[in-house]
Amino acid sequence: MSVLFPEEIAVDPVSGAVSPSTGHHVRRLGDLGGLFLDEPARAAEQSALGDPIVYDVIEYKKDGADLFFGTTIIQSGKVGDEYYMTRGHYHARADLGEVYCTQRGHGILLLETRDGLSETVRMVPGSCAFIPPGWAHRSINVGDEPLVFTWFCSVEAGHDYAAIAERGMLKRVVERDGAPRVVDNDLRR
Ligand code: S6P
Ligand code: ZN
Repeated sequence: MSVLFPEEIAVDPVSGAVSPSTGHHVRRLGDLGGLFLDEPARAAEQSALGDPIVYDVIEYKKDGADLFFGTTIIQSGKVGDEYYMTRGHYHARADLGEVYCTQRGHGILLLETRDGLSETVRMVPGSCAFIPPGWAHRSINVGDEPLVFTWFCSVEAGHDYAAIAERGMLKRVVERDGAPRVVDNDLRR
């Protein structure tokens, strides 16, 4: 195997830009059909707002490396009373976890296991969330500015979206009386 050399990669804590980067994925409301409980509201907002970006993922991955990292930038917004969020996934490799370090904004990391455990971790600048192996994870922007976080992961981790895509997670994060509240997801009862 060829030798890899150390490098400095710039991460902008305000915009989430990674330079240099090797990949950039954009998820718009139109890509997220079925994610939010109020599907008619999602479709209506998609047309009314011109299919806005919900989140970006920018990554730096080096051929031959064991780890990669990047940023996720989730815009501030809601569909009905449900905050903008990522799709959420298990890792394809159930023995590999991840770390999320928040740079900007205010979020909630929602996690669950296939055995039915459910947890949340606060996402605020200066804190990192430890995501153990075997826990599905979804990040939710509950603030009024973009939520920017940097993640660090094994290149072998992979994504398993199917279980979460089917019926969502055990909990949802919604606005009640102007504040975020974690409530049961009725589709999982
Ligand atoms: C990958 C890591 C993040 C997410 C990103 C978007 O293991 O957890 O890069 O991919 O936050 O979330 P999702 O659920 O749409 O992939
Ligand atoms: Zn992940």
